[in-house]
Amino acid sequence: MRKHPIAQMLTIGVVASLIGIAIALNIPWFPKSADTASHKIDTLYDVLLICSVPIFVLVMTVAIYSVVKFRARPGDMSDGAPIHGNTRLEIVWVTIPFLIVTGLAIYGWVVLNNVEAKKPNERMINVVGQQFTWHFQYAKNGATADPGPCGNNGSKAVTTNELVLQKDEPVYFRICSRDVIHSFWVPEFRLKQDAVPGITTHMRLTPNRDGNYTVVCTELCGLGHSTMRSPVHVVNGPQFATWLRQQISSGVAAGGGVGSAGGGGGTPSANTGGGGGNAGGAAGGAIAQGKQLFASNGCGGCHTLSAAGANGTVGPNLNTLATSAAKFAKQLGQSPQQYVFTSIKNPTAFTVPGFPKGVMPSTFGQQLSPQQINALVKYLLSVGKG
Ligand code: HEC
Ligand SMILES: [Cu+2]
Repeated sequence: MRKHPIAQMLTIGVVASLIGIAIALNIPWFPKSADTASHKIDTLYDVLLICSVPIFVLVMTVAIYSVVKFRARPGDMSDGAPIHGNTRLEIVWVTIPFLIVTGLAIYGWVVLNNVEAKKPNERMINVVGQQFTWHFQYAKNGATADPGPCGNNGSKAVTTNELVLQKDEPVYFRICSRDVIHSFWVPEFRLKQDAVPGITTHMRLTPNRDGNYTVVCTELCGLGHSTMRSPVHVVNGPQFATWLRQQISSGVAAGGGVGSAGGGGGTPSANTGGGGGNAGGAAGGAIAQGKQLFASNGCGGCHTLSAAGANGTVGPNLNTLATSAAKFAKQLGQSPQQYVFTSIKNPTAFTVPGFPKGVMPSTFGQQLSPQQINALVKYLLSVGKG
């Protein structure tokens, strides 16, 4: 005797759902976790999969069954039976999804609240997104204090190109953008937050496994989007303290730190104070300031420059800038200084052959004062002789 079609579908559905759930739960969706929020998020994800697979299977079995069973045979031109709907069935298929979705929304809200809860002794770090790089700002006094407003090179902050975190120390990120929308994501931490121009967003997490990870931008932000990655290191307390001290002292040695570099108004000679003594004189100060600006504006994300430890490959190698600037400047009837100044301020004015036009951000002219661009020019022409 043949089974009732409903019983038949139910059997197929239950078996298919169990297989589907087993497969879904065994797919390694995410890399090994490295923060305390991950297990809550992974469990939420698993619950979503367990709920979604049977629904998918239900819809597909009914659809496939109906297509096979009730298809029009060749030559059958008759109309279907006039059906007026089924109130009880409609109430059921509205109520059940409503309950499922409400339940999942409440569960998601509880997890989010839990992950975003303020923790004692959080370290505040600013995350600044910019085409096509990230930088990070730490409080200069080294404590878990406030580095000042996000993206603003205030005197309280030291800016770095890599994100270094102390294992088991809660962090509070302020996230902002200098140009377009980016999105800050470290897969091992699971959490993701957009960096939106004009507003500051936030994220909290506590790394709990040391290792090396990568920040990736997950918002298509322009031609260099796929290169917008920065290293993340989770290290132990003493290593972190040493690293931060080094960042702070090299920031100061490079011409009064990011504060004066970003301040815009300072004369180059004012920036020699604070450790750059042997650079000597106004020119040395400008070069030190240029070095700092090169690091804090993410130029190294696209350009190779050995003196700055940069190995980007999106734009021309700047180790030999002095030679190429002399050549292009001659073609354009400019001085090499003018040529490099314009290359930074208005990159579309001239495009280096073999490189894409419009990839180098044309926003440096607004972000940097002419004095700062001149410092970059002096620095690049002095170290780009290799
Ligand atoms: C998103 C990638 C990117 C970033 C960030 C970037 N550049 Fe460029 N840069 C390029 C590309 C691509 C070119 C070549 C095309 C052109 O000339 O516009 C270029 C060209 C240049 C040139 C001309 C090089 C030559 O050989 O003539 C200079 C100088 C330069 N960039 C300096 C800088 C400085 C200084 C910064 C940081 C303030 C910076 N760039 C940031 C991509 C970038
Ligand atoms: Cu981006």
